[in-house]
Amino acid sequence: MKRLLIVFLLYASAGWAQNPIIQTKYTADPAPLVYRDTVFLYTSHDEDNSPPGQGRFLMRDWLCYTSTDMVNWTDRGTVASLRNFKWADKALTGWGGFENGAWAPQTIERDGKFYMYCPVQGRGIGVLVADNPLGPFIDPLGKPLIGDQYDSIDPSVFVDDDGQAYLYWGNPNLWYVKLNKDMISLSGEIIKDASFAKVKDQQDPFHYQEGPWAYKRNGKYYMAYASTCCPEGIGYAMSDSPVGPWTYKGYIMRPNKKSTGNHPGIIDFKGKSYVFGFNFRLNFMITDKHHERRSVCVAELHYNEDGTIQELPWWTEEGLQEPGSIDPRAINQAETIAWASGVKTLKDSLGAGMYVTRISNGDYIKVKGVDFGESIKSFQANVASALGGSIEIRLDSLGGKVLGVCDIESPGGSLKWKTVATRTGKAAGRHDVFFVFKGGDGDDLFHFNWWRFN
Ligand code: FUB
Repeated sequence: MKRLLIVFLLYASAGWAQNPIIQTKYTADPAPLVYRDTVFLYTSHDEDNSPPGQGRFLMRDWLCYTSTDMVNWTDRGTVASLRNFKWADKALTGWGGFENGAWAPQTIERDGKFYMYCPVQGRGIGVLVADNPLGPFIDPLGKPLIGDQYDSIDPSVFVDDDGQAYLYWGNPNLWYVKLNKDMISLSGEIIKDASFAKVKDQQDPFHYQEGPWAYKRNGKYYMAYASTCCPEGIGYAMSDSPVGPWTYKGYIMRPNKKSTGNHPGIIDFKGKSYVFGFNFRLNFMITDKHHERRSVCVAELHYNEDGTIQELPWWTEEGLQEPGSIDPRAINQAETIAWASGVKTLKDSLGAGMYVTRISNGDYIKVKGVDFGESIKSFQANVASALGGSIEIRLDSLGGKVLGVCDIESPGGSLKWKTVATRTGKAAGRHDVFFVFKGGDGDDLFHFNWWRFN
């Protein structure tokens, strides 16, 4: 199975593919947060061994990825899991035979604290708090913020200019409630939104399903959501108020039968607007069977003068073609990736943090927009070796100029980290860099923690 995926990923990279944006894990339900100069992308996580069949989710934790250029994404690992919620016992002991329930989250910053709203499917919506966007997150309530009685999935939170916070959620109805300034208690009644309410025998222009994403832009309120079922596209409505009435405005993206689901997350970042969602591309490259193994995608979003949104085609394989901005002389984490083929990421809880693993001969990582400036002379990599191998450093493509080859001796020890180095040829200006891994048989040649050029 791994070989099939690699053939696909090799092909995809030759075409400069950037979607889906994460290839080392299955990710869904993107919830981007812009904080200072960085996008923190929180996602739900479909396990590799999700069984075949629609709706057979296997989701235990929530992940975070960060980027400052929208094309290189750093894996920050698991930031929270079902185990953060003591009351999520049913989800932990098994649901239809699996641990499940860590569905679509959203994190927001307020007054220097980070609030992560997490649905535990069937049990309610909880809230976690941290002093740092990457956690550690704790459950200050010890109970759900929203109980299990209100279609309680897919929270979206937003703070209006007057400081009033609103929490929205729901499938098949859209619900909302005001939050107190502490962000962990409710202010007033829980309300079923009237605009989105489904009325028997009446036409429903919204086709609201789930996955609301509420925000305000240039004085107008937006509610994007997974619309139409199934497959799901992304629809949106606008209003002059955070509590409606809402007017349906159309599709941001029409449904496509390649994907049963979709789920919007929308931001403005460094002068552009972006919409995130997901497809099943990686799953369907390795099997013709549907597994709930989704992959987050992103596209640039364009607004018209009147605030309406221009419809996008389905997620393109090319994705974003932003130039990327990597400083080669800084220590760069190996898990900062524009495109990866064959490898996975893991956390070394003893100190090295996240690293790249499951490396076999021919696997590679692409890093986009490495700005060498004046030429470099050498390359260092922090690695731990099981079987040993080498890293071939190529410029601009898999078949591009070889800048150097860094040998990694065997055996060192699976998590015994050491820094190895090699002299390189000359490189100046901005290039995409491909780290192509070489070695003998085996699918765990060595582990890769960080790299830099000098
Ligand atoms: O990821 C689990 C569920 O699938 C989400 O909560 C929904 O929005 C849909 O994406």
